[in-house]
Amino acid sequence: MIPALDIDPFCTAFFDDPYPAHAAMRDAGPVVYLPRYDIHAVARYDDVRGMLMDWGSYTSARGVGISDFAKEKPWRLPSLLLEADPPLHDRTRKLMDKVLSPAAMRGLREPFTTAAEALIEALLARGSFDAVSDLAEAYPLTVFPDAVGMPPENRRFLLPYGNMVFNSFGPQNAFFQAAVADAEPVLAWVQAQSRRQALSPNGFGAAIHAAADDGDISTGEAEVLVRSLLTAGVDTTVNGLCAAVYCLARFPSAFDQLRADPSLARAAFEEAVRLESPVQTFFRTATRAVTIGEETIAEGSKVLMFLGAANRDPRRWDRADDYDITRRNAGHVGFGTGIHGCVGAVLARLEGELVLGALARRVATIEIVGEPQRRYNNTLRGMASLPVRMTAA
Ligand code: OVM
Repeated sequence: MIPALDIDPFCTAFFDDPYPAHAAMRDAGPVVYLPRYDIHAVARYDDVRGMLMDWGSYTSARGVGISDFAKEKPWRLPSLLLEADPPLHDRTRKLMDKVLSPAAMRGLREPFTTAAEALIEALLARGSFDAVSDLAEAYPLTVFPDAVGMPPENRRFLLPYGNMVFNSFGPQNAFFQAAVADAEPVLAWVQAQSRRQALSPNGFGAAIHAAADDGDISTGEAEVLVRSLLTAGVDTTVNGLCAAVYCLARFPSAFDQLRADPSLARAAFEEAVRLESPVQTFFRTATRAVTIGEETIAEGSKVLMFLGAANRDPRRWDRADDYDITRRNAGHVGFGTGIHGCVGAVLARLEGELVLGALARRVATIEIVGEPQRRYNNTLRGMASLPVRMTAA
């Protein structure tokens, strides 16, 4: 018998404090059933990781949200990366790996460093500010669209678009409805930004379109791949940076460690991604009857993978709920793993390293000075507001 649990992972109470429900799911067994949505779920590290690795048994092509593309028409053209299986996925992924290569990242290090240092300097001058809008949103909203090669107008549209897409992986609840309420202009804008003529000749966007010239992909496919960048490149890093500031503010001894050794910046960001898991969940769909532990789920079952619960599973992590910037956190699934493991992780880690490096060198203290406000989203864990005060080193 698969244990059935009365848990709603898409409601305010859950988002406010998901951890008791995570523990209940992990403790109930390798796989659980959530009757409220008629879905299965995995929350233990080993089972989440196993599912991420087994793309043959657990397809992404039927959608990585609660909706089964085999039964319901997708609300937007499916992503050629996220919502695709091999062989299509491997063709597009290879292209994106090339566009987001280590060499490309090296070219961004200098401008991204300058931007990070200027931002932290300006925030220190203000003293008190909102770590969400003024830091976690401000940084990616500058450096990322620059790197893609987008024009300066309307870049803030990237935030409601991400909010929309990440909500759409959950049920059509109030969070989803609110996110899509004024979708039309945002959708039209994103579509327009994906076209070759909208993109400067030396960014990631142009690099994707250049691959179309080589005949690897069609122009239409290139536009959908640019759309993937615009979808997944901002909200994710916003919530990652927000998580890092939130951790450093709540664990002052960790911040002291970082200040003493700024070369820990990359590790400190990684640990924040493990602990807060900005992307909390994704679904897969079983391609056949599959056995998890002793239990079998039917073909066509939607299974929700709790990345955030796996990243705090005490079966895998010592002091799982501690923010420890020197722990060996390789193997966390905050960026997923396997063939769908985050293609932009190199960019996220660069942004995280540079912002945290600037904090380490220039800031003495980070203090939370107002009530943090959570931002509710069916997939993302993050905040709407985090009032902080920083003092200079
Ligand atoms: C995409 C896409 C959208 C949302 C998330 C994501 C975390 C990818 O359109 O490819 O990865």
